[in-house]
Amino acid sequence: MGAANIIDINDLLKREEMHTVLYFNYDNEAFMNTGIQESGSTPFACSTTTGPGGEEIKGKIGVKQDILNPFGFLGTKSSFLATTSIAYPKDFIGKVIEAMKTPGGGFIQCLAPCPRGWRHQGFESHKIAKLATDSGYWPLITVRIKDGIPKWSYSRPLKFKRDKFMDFLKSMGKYKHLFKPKFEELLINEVINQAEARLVNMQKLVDNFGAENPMDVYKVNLKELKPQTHVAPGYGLCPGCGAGTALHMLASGATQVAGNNILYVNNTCCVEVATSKDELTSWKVSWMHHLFESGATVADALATSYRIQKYKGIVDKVPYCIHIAGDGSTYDIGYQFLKSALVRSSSFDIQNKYCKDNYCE
Ligand SMILES: Cc1ncc(C[n+]2csc(CCOP(=O)(O)OP(=O)(O)O)c2C)c(N)n1
Ligand SMILES: [Mg+2]
Repeated sequence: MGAANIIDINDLLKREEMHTVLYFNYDNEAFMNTGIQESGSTPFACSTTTGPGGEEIKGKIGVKQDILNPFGFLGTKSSFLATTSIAYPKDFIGKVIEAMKTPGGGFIQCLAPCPRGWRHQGFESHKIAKLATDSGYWPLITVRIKDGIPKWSYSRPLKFKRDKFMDFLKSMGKYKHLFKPKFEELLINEVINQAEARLVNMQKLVDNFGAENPMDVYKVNLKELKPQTHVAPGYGLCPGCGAGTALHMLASGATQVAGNNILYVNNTCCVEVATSKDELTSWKVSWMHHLFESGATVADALATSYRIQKYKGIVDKVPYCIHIAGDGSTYDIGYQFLKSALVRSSSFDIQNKYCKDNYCE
């Protein structure tokens, strides 16, 4: 392994490039705002209200899907894909900035502990998020696609730590049925095997499609960052909600890049519901709610329409655009919208230039 790839955010901020849309998924591993129903992101044996852990059923029958890594092979031209953690803010904010300064579409996923749905205390969210990454359950991965070639890298070692993973499982009520009334050895082994297999696959992706220096370190001085100006502190998310912390880190990275020249599009989810209660809004910048499934298409369409308006001289500048969605509308109902929007955002820049150069002048 070579030296780490040190990425200074001040260098990123000097870049001329601009993304088309950053699609952001906070993954709390279930449909939370509608009552903790299972999603494609819910892990094996995890208890939800549609697959409760008890005597008869032992939680979800099925796997936690991986969508980020397959996005690396969609055939897009240029984009930035990454996982983040609320326990690693410099990495999180650095990735948001890099995504917004990479031409094409970006896709960032953050694991978002949910005290209500995962059944832990609000003050434990940070500790649980850290255990998730340090155990190898939620690795911090980056895929940079340039000229159609994806390169994998990581920002924490890709090592599965069984003891930490057991602590992670035991820290949440959603796995309690695996330990009480009896120790479900077979099921626990299967949970471990699935988590470890996901990590081994990521290591293989790094081995086969890795960057020259596949270890990324973002140089970020948190004290030098401008305070985020996008979301007001008042909103209805639960105390200790991981999505709330993720939202602030996302807005913090976005403020450095865009100031207030930004618009957010939100699918229906906890963040959307909790920041737009009754006629009150927590948003201090342009924000639009669209349906549970189709926000990604709307975000892409808005970004495209601003580019056309700029080209026609109707507006002076194109706003940065961020789409926010939960796991339900990322893995399940909104998947085809997101996938298609990401492909368009990550390829059409090149095609639009081709059309402009050949047909418009
Ligand atoms: C077509 C459609 N089906 C179902 C719903 C109801 N609904 C709204 S949000 C949601 C679940 C959202 O889950 P997720 O995306 O994971 O966000 P979270 O609530 O966990 O933040 C559902 C089922 C809807 N609004 N539209
Ligand atoms: Mg969810």
